[in-house]
Amino acid sequence: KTKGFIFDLDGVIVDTAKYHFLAWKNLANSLGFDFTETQNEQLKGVSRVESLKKILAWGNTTVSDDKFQALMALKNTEYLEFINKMDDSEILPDVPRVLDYLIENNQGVSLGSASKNARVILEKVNLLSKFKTIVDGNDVSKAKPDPEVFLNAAKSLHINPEDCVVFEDSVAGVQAANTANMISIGIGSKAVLHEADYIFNDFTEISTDFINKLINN
Ligand code: B16
Ligand code: MG
Repeated sequence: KTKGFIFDLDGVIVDTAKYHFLAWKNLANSLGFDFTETQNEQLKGVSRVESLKKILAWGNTTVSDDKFQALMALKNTEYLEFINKMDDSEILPDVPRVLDYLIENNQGVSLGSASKNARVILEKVNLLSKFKTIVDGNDVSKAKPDPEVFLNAAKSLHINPEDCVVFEDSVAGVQAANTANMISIGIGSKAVLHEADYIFNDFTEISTDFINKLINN
C-alpha cells in the first residue's frame, strides 16, 4: 500500500531552530528585551508573523504595521545569513536512511513546513530531489496548529489524510497532525511532545520494522 509520509523541516530534517532562535534573540535584544529557550519552544512550527507577535508580547512592545514588516525582514535577512552557510553535514542523523527507504518502497514523501525558506534550505543540504511534493509557508494561510499545511500535503500526494504519517518536532505541529487525522510521530522529548502517537529522540531510533508497520497497517 502507498502511504503518505509528511516531514516537517525545521527540527526534523535539519536543526535550523537554533538559527531562528539566534536571529529572533538578536532582534528582541535590539528592541531592549530578551526571551528564554523555554519561551522559544512556543515559536517552533509557528509562522514568522505569529512568532513576531508572540515575541513583541513577551517584551510588552507594540509597533506600527510598517515597523512590524521591517522587523520581520530584518530577522529573515539575518536568518538567511546562517542558512547560506549550511551544507549536507547539517542533516540530522539517519534522516537520509529513512527517506531513501520510503522512496525505495514507493511511498509518498512530502514536505509540510511552516517555513517560507523551505526550498532554499532543502537545496543547501541537497535533499530537494527526495520530495515528491513540497508544501511550505508560501502555500498556506493558516499556521500550525491548524492542519492546513498537512492536509494540503496529503492532497498534493493524492493520499487520504488517514493514510498519512507526520514527523514533527513541535507541539503545534503534532496538534496539527492529530487534527488532520494523521499518525503523528514526535521527534524530540517525551515531556514536550506527549500528544504524539509515537515519540522518538531522533531518526536513529526509527527501525525498518517500525516503518514497515506504518506502511502495512
Ligand atoms: P520562516 P517548520 C518553522 O519551520 C519553524 O519551526 C518556525 O520556528 C518558523 O518561525 C517557521 O518555520 C517560519 O519560518 O521564517 O523561514 O518562514 O518547523 O514548520 O519546518
Ligand atoms: Mg519543526
